[in-house]
Amino acid sequence: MFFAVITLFPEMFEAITAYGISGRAVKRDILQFSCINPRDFAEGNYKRVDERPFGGGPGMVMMAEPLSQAINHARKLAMQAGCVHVPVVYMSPQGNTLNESAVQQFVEYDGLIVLCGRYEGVDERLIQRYVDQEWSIGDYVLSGGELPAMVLMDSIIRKLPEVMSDEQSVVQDSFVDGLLDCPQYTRPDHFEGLNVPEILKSGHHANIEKWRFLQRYQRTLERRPELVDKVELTKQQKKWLKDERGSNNH
Ligand code: 4GX
Repeated sequence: MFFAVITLFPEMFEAITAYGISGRAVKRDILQFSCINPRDFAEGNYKRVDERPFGGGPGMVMMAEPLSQAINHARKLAMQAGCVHVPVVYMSPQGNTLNESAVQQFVEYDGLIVLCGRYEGVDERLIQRYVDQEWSIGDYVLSGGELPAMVLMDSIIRKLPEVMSDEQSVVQDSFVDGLLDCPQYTRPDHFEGLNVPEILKSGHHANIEKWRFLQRYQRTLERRPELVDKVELTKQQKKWLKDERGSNNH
């Protein structure tokens, strides 16, 4: 997968290139990652990338010209890497809100060019001409698009088949089948007066699987009831629920 990020703060991206699962994906060359600084394409002694907004008002707007050159450079890099389907994505609160199914769609591309805005955003004409998709990570305002870009990329990277094996989860993640996760426990058996549920120590795998499903279902009902309406349960899961309802009525 190819990622190019257009940002005034390339150092911030060490947070994903140097650490954890995403860091390993970069080191193992599963991920070809580059940052492109629009300042390198700015003109004049001052290398300006922002200007005051037409019409007045507070703050500054990112200029179209250095950004268009940075995006064209990113496209050239993508071509050289043999990547064809590489949409330009702009992170902003005006975009559609990211969710698991959107992330799954991104995994299918050859790569992404992610544009990170600062200040009051970027010149609208740049968006009209260069941006294919606009995405938000949620209804709150940050001071730039860098953290949203990293959120987007991290959510994609951990889904790449070469990055995580099935045993390392993903297939059993929250949301993948529409339910939240079940509670997890590890050693020791006792912690501040709380015990590990006996069933998890029983070694009875079928019972454990049933218990975990019922926990996930119950939690989702309590915490995110709107998600439950959308899940498609398997035959086995429906039977487990029926058994459970039956035993609760006695
Ligand atoms: N999900 N930000 C973009 C610059 C900006 C300002 C105004 C357009 C209009 C965000 C989010 C987010 C902060 C990124 C403002 N762009 N991005 N930036 N929430 O808050 O994606």
